Amino acid sequence: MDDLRDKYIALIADAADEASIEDLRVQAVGKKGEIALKMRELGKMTPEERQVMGPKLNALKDEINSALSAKKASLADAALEERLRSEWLDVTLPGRGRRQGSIHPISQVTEEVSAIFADMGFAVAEGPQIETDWYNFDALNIPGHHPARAEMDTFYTHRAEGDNRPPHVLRTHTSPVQIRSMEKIGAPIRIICPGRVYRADYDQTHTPMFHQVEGLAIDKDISMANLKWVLEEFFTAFFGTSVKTRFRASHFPFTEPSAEVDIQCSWENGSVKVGEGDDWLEVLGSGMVHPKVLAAGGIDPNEWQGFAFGIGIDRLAMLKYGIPDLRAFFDADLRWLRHYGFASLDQPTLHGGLTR
Ligand code: 2U9
Repeated sequence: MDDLRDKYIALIADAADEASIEDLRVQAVGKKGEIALKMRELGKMTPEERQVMGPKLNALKDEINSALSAKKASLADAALEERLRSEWLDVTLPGRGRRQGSIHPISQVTEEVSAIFADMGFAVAEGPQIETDWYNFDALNIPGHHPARAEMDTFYTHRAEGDNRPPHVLRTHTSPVQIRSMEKIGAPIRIICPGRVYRADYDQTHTPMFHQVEGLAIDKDISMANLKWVLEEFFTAFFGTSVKTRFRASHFPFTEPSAEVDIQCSWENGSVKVGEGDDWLEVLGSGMVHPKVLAAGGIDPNEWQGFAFGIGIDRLAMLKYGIPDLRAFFDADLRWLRHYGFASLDQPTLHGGLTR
């Protein structure tokens, strides 16, 4: 019995894993194990011998069982220790940064422009990008034969063979939104209409899709003086510095009188600085809404009058953020977007500031 005990205690001590422990358990204390065989021999003994050997065998069985359990527990502890060592994680390491999208400069500038005009009581109006030729041209006093139609390099949609209705167009300006708003809201009205517009033109300063914001203010006694104040107020807020404007007489079919508006600027090593110096930069067109256009929008020109203006958003963005090439705006180049894009939480507000 002592040999048996020593043998199993030594084997258990040397066992390397749980499978070996199980093998040893079967060999030693299993139903057909060595101790069970010894138990069977008890039958052949005298009652006196059995009284001595029975408890001894039971004690040996208990001892081996506890040695097996203890070894099993210590192997499990060792395995856990090994896992803790190999799966160790330094939770104090800095996190890996995730790439975030950015706000396109056009979206940023559109938000900035909207915030400034909202502060002056202008609502934002939107409308369809595919327009009828009436909303895009006729309602704006540009009849079929008018040279402005040809000048606008319009994209026309396709009509089926034999369908002689005038084709729809991709709007060449956001002016149709103002006509729709005049029909819907009537006078008085004060709105801006930012959005995409389309003209078949492509070179360094033109893309076939670009962005405009047009403004419209109609009331009983609105004049060019109000227009000048609103525009100077706008440019001063937008560029964050006092900006003077210069009005030059011009001609547009939808306004009478009409003016092209320049803003004060200076040139330094080929780059432009807005709001100082005595050079001028042309940035927008404007005027008093033509009576025929008021009438087309369902507003009585004998009772109401107002101003309108149109600005290119893309050019505003280039000027404010020093972006040199217009075409890169729409290339979807991630490196360009990361460089010129804005953080999503960097929302422009008049109180929080309109610049980075
Ligand atoms: C209505 C009546 C009048 C909007 C106007 C301009 C002059 C103008 C250009 C500026 C740069 C287009 O993006 S650009 O190329 N726009 O010169 N736009 S007056 O006049 C309107 C609009 C709507 C009902």
